[in-house]
Amino acid sequence: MRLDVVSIFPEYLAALDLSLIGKARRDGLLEMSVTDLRDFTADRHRTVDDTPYGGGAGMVMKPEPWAQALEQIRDSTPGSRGDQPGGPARSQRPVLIVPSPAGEVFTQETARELAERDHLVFACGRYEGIDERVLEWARESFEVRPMSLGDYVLNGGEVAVLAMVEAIGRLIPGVIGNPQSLVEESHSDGLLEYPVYTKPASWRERGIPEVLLSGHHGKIARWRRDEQLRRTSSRRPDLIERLQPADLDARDRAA
Ligand code: 6GU
Repeated sequence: MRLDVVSIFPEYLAALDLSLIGKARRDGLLEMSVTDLRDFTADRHRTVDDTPYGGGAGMVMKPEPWAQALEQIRDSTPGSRGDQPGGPARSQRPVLIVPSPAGEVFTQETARELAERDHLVFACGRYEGIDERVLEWARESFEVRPMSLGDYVLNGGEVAVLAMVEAIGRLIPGVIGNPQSLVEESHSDGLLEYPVYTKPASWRERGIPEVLLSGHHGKIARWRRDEQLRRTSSRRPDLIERLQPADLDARDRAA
C-alpha cells in the first residue's frame, strides 16, 4: 500500500516511523511519504490561509497550494490521472481522506475497507478547514472521503491521521505477527472485548474469574462471549442496536 500525507506540520507524522507501522515501512509492506503543503506556496511568507468569504472567525486554507500538492502526488502515481482518455478505473483512483469533525465517522469497518486499497492520501486541514472547491475539484482524480474520529474537535487533521493510519495499517496482511489477535479484538464482531487477566492468579487480595482456571474451553468461550455482551450493553448500547440478527447465537439471546 502507498500512503501520502499532506500537512503544514510534517514533523507531527514522524511518529509513523515508530512501532508496528514503522516496521511495516521497513519491511516494504507500506510505502509512505509526507508532503509539506508550504512547499507549494509562491509568496515570501509561504501563506496557506486567508479570511473566509461571508465573514466569521478563523481562517480558511487557500485552494491553490492544495491543488498543486495533490497534483504532484496524483501524477507520481501511474494510471491515476483523471484527465487521461477514459479516465482511471474507479478502483484505481486513490482515496483522498480529509480529516474533519464534519466528516463521516471512521470505524473499524472503514479501516477494513481502506486497508484493501492501493493508495491512500490524507489531506490535513488546519484552521477552519480547506476551501470546499478543493474537494470538488479533487473528485476528478480521487475518491474523496471526509472522515471524522468522533464528536469532538481537534485543532487539525494530523492527530486524526496518526489514529487512522494505525487502525488501517495493522490490518494489512503481514503487519501484525499473529493474525488471530485481529479476530478476537474489540469491534471485530461488533462487540467490545471481554476482560483479560494474567499471572498471578491472586493479586492484592483479588482473584480472577474461576472459569478461566477450569481448563474447560467451551465454558471459557461462553463466559467471554457473555462478558462481551454485558460490557457492550452497559458501555455502548448503540453497538447492540446495530448488531445484525446473524451476529447473535441462541445463547446470546438468552443472556
Ligand atoms: Cl478527523 N479532524 C479534526 N480536525 N477534528 C476532529 C476529527 C478530525 N475527528 C474528530 N474531531
